[in-house]
Amino acid sequence: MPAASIQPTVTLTDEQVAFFRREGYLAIPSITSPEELARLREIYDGLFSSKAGRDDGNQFDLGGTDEEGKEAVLPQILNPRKYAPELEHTLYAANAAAISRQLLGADASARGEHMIYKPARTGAATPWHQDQAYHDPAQDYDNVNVWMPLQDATVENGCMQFVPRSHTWDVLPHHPIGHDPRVHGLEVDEPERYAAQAVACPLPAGGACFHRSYLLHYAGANRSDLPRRAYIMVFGLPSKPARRARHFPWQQRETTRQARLKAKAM
Ligand SMILES: O=C(O)CCC(=O)C(=O)O
Repeated sequence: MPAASIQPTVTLTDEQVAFFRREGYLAIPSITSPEELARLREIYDGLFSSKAGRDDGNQFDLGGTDEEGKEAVLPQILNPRKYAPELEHTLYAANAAAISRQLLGADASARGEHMIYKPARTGAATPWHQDQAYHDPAQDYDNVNVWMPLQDATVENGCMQFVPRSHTWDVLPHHPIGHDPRVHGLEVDEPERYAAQAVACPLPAGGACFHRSYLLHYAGANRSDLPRRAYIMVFGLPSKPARRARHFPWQQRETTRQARLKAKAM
């Protein structure tokens, strides 16, 4: 079905929009249909099992050292639509776009999407971080991440957790996970300072939560016997020059993924 013909089915209330603007996050019980959810789960599992995007650097281990042949602890696929074009036309995308415009304003548009998989029992935690720490420090991004679990998301299998109102803070110092420069994923310094303020956000399959790019967030390890699948879309307003000069030293390194891509280009 062409994207334009898929009409959004979810409209937030004024109270929900006000909650998001005040707290920096929001959760809703449903953003897609059960039929679409079942189809998305098949596509999702196929993309990870076929290692889609591995050769272009779009599938890698977000939480580990990502050597070839090593079991990933936190596999991620960037831009999954490139490998499954049918993802262009989903109710999830239509609702995510419409809700993002309600949350950020009419100028909000798609910035990208990714999938993060936590394998049963071995899926690692996604440490406390702000998404803005991954971005260009010279720019200020007003983005919202739409996070949809493809099965129920619980504290046990790694649902999202947030520090409410932390989106009003500037970017905190971060480091690569495990202080290992080869690892792509970031963690805020002194994470134990923030964990006590966490609000967990369990969701039913096909529900969604939304968070701003400055909000501190975390998802625990998967301690369950089933995989935890999350499909994430990012929407944002046009970025603006940062209000003050900033330096993100944690970005000055070469990850295994970058080294692999560099070697391939030579
Ligand atoms: O799915 C996860 O484990 C983490 C997701 C996340 O950090 C994000 O959407 O910004």
